Amino acid sequence: MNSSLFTERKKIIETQHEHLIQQKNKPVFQSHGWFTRYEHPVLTSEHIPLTWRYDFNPVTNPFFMERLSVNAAFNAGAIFFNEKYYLVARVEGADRKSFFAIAESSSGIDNFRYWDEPLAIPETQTPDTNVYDMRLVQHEDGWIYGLFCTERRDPSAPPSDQSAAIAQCGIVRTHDLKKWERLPDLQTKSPQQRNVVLHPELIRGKYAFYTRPQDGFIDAGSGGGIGFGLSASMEPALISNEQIIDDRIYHTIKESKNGMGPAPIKTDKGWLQLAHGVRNTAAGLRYVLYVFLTDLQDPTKVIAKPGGYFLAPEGIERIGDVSNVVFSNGWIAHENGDVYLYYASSDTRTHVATTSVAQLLDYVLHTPEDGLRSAVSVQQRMELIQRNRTIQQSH
Ligand code: M1P
Repeated sequence: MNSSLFTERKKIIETQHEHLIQQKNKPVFQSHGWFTRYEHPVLTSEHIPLTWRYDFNPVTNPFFMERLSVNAAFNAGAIFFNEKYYLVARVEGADRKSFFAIAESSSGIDNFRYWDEPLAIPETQTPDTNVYDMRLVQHEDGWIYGLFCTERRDPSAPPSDQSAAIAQCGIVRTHDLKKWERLPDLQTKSPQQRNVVLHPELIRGKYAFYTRPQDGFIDAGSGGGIGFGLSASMEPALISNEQIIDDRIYHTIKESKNGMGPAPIKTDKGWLQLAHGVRNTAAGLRYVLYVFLTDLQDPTKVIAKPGGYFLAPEGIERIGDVSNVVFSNGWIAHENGDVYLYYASSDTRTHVATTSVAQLLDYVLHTPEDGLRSAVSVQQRMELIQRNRTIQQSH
């Protein structure tokens, strides 16, 4: 046994790990003024506790090697609970299987530390092959719900096709983030469901869901768009009618597909909604985030929809397992209006951006809609230039 190698490597790795977790995050100025980015990601595969990855026994692991590697930590649900920030991350092992793990922080922008163990959520009668992208919502019924994607191999696919999958919405609930109860999966008429989000309040006495019906696992087919449906109960949750409230549109940031992000933020002007839009390019799919506003009484009614993206991948964010992707399924709004937006880049790591309800409302209410034609885009810019000319001449 090479005990010095074991000891030496263990010491270096433990020191680096603790340094990473204690690292302070610094804001990065953004000229657009919509939000502030931060220097470092808040969660990466390197933040995962060492005891989840290494065998600490020098007899069985003389080289202090990793035994169970982690590939990525991304697409985290978020909640502020008992004065702390909690992220439920999608942790993906080197074996491609994702699972959920809670990391907590007092600041929300740095020092996220995972709990001692990942979440072991119960399975249903039909075991999930893969689970990911949990949306946490503190519902008015008193439960904290976690809606996530459960993926299983398509049973009708021939043996030659080992990638055909069926995605549906799994549901868990908790009161304390520790004990999780699994409910039956959401039932809808769509062959595929991903990005399902529970609205925090009952609508006409029913549970309200944002959905994303699709024909295929990757392609929207004749489906797509962000849908909305009601269910009388959560046990089981059953939606018989889905209406599309935010469609995909030709030559926009959401022409290929889109999907709701986290549960909306309630404001006096309406529900602030964060979603991702996807378009196809020669370099593959490009995912960006966009924001819109829906009516307070009727969240199916879109009342403001800025054109273009709110947050697109930049710099290192553009590179990863699935490059050119930003994705968000977690944000936290404080009573004082501060908003912490957690987003993942390129299916690899998780970042935070800070903003406020006032900034988000200013953005949604004053950014022109997509005019859908180049000529309209020019006209919008001309109007802005003209208004600025008038202002500059009057000073
Ligand atoms: O790879 C990018 C994203 O792809 C899926 O999102 P959507 O269903 O909108 O295409 C999800 O698998 C998501 O986890 C992933 O980040």
